[in-house]
Amino acid sequence: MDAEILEKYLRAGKIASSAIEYGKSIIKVGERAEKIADEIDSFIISKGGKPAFPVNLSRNDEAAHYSPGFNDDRRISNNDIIKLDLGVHIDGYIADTAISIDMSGKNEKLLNASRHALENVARNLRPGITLNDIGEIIENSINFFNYKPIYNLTGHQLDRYILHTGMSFPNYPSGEKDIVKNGMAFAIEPFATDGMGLIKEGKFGNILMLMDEKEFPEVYEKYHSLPFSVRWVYRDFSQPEKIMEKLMNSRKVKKFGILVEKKHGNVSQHEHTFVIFNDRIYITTLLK
Ligand SMILES: [Co+2]
Repeated sequence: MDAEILEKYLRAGKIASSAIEYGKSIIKVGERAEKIADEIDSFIISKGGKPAFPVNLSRNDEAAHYSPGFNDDRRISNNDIIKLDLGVHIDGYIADTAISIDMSGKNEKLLNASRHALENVARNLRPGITLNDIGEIIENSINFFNYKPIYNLTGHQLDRYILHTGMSFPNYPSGEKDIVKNGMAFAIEPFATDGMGLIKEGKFGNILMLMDEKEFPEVYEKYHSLPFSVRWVYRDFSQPEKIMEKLMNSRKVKKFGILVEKKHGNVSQHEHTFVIFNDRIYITTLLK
């Protein structure tokens, strides 16, 4: 990594964290999820970034991977715990960040669990810390509030145009001795739940990803190897139905299912992107 790349990571992070603030201001009871997602996309583009993946607005027992589809009738309800998880890239360099929003005001403790876990990692992170120790901080922080982390969801290393690569960062002490070091960019995302601490993959959440750039060159040109939204296909192509049908029928296209807590417990999530450069830790998505 060089200073120019760091600068792109930082710019992406700044846009992503202001997009979170913007998202918080427009997520209201009764509002259509699709409209919120479209407005967040427009906000990101107006600031000079590109969405790195479709805005996730997963609710309650959905931990991740629900993004509104095209003509989606889902609305925000007064019992929702919304996980606003979004990504921005500059020239392929990604910022990935998430917060939880409690529409009822009754779930503050659950939200505090994932928030404190992330803050405790940020406070203790240094080059050389092991994945095991990061996971231990996360699990302990969440257990303190009498909740469980989600054991089969992890943070992830980032690379240019690649959202999940290299090391995975478990939300519990896994025994892994791998360490974080200079030149790495990664997202840490603690999830807390009052369920059993496991997710399973449910129905399609309107997020797709090309596994082979050669099969859909015109789609690859727009979204590269990053996840993309059904909404974007409708916005970006003149015959979206045709392309959607081909994408949905292709074995070389990944169709992400909504990740639902196995016992339908409520789930909260907080996430930041970290970059280590010249022994310094940058939390790119932390607004200062
Ligand atoms: Co992430």
